[in-house]
Amino acid sequence: MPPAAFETTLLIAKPDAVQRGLVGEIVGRLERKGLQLAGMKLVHVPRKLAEQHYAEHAGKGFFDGLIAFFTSAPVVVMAVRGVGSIAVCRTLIGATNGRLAAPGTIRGDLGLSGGHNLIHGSDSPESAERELSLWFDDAELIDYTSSSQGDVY
Ligand code: RTP
Ligand code: MG
Repeated sequence: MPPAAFETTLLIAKPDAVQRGLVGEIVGRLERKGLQLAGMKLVHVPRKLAEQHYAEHAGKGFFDGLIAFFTSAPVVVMAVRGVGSIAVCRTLIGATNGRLAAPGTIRGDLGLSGGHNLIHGSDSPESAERELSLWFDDAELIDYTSSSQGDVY
């Protein structure tokens, strides 16, 4: 196993996660894994931004439905840091279709749909870089030390 790089990835709790009240469940899984939130915001996504985010799927049969779903209610956008966080988050998220995603994954445990599948995660370092710059200004990403080790009271 080669050493992994410390990375930042872009995750989005999709409209179904917000509508179903599963944001806390999803964020809790990320935190318990040891990943760190570097940025987080609630966004009702404008159509143009949705189309930019999913540009790789433009022209596919599911694209219009995907954009309609993604803009239908607010999402929670997160920048998430940790060793190998891009691949680690994809593993935590599971396969695209909730019916096929493995138990123990977010999609495998929490949904039955292929389209309304709760969460997006960047699929490569190149995607993460592009998506982070699409959703966050540099000033919105915060460096800090996790844990309460500084509290000596
Ligand atoms: P995401 O980008 O949202 O993290 O999902 P993913 O990598 O697992 O899947 P991707 O192939 O990138 O597809 C993006 C999203 O489009 C919807 N989809 N619908 N009806 C269909 O065949 C179909 N295929 C994809 C899903 O919401 C998927 O997450
Ligand atoms: Mg994808």
